[in-house]
Amino acid sequence: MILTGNKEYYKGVGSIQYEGKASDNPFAYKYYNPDQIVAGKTMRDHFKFAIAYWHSLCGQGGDPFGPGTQQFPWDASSDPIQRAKDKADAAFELITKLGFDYFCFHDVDLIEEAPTLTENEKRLQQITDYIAEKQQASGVKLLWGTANCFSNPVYMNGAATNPDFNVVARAGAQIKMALDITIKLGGENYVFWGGREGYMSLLNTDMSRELDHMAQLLTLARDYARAQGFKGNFFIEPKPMEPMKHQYDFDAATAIGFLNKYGLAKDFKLNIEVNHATLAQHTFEHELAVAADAGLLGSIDANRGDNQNGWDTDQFPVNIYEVTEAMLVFLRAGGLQGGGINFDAKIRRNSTDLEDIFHAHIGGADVFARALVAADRIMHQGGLEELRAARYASFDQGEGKRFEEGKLNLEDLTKIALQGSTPKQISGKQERYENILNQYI
Ligand code: XUL
Ligand code: CO
Repeated sequence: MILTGNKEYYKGVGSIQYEGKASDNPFAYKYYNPDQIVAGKTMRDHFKFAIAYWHSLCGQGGDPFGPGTQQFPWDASSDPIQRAKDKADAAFELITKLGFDYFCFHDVDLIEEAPTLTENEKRLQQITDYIAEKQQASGVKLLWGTANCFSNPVYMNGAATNPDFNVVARAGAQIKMALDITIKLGGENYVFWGGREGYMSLLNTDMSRELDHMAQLLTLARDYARAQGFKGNFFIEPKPMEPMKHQYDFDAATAIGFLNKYGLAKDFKLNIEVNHATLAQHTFEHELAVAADAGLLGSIDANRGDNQNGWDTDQFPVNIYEVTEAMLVFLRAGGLQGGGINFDAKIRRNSTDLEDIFHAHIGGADVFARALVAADRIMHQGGLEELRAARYASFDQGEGKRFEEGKLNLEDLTKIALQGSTPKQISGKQERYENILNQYI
């Protein structure tokens, strides 16, 4: 069901339906068929696609070299409350026309930040009353909420990791309010992306103390939310840099080490973003695999980087090979723990028609759908899983098995090596694996 407000913003675009790959309709899904069952679940349930409020409803294409190129019609009113309501109308029209079930937001995406925290809390209550009604009417759910503790200049030296306690307290207040509205809107998860949690120079930074403070604030946030009855997951979203030169949640492995060190791994999982993975010199599937192996694969921020550019371009996914590799990890892990696929991506600065945001999401959803089907076939018909398992067969029995079980010591290994013959050369056969992928895409 399409939900529009007093006026329709995306005129000329109707409800986006699955029409199959033979369709030439640019406003139809070619591969994303919400009700199609893959690996025992509908695509809708596998993905839990979400729109990102900040990129799709707020981002107007500004970059360091010039202002935005879009003027959104929902930004026309001079009254911030009315403007926020109009934006919510546009958001719910977009979500329901796409046939998605979820959205994600930062506090400041919903309504312009007021000059004081007290005034801001009032604004947040007002706009979330309005959004709650729209959720009720449409059935659209909140995948996650978060606090933007990085745009306001007060956070220039960090939020939880600021050397000034007064700023840490302010971040605490803002996070409390963001948790309150996330819980109020039935948020299934809550995200921490540490945009300014890191350093520009180690010369003026006590890293160890800052990390302790970050853990302390996360602990307080968890305890507060649990006391309010929040049952969802908390997600850390790793990113190595940008805006800081070095960010503390550098990558999945770093974030997991942090969560374990501070006893947070029971409540916190990871939200893996494609372009953050590539900025850390990893692949998307590497980061997914690290999170999944630790039992902490919570959610995905879907986008892509650019191979020639070393910054966070946040483009919509188009790379079928990259996403198929990711979907193999996704299926092996049994999917995401509590999260979904949030399109944390923006259209290009010179994509200036209102309808362009539909093309972007249609393309993104189709790439994930295609990749999921391919990955499922690779796992069940391609023979890749068997080939991969066979590489480790020497650990399935005999001394290899005893090694895995921790029953051999270093002298035992020496004895086995001295008695046995020289290991045979066994090919890794990477090209054969790559061909399997290509065959099923
Ligand atoms: C920034 C980024 C954020 C988080 C939420 O690179 O990905 O939008 O997803 O704060
Ligand atoms: Co993100």
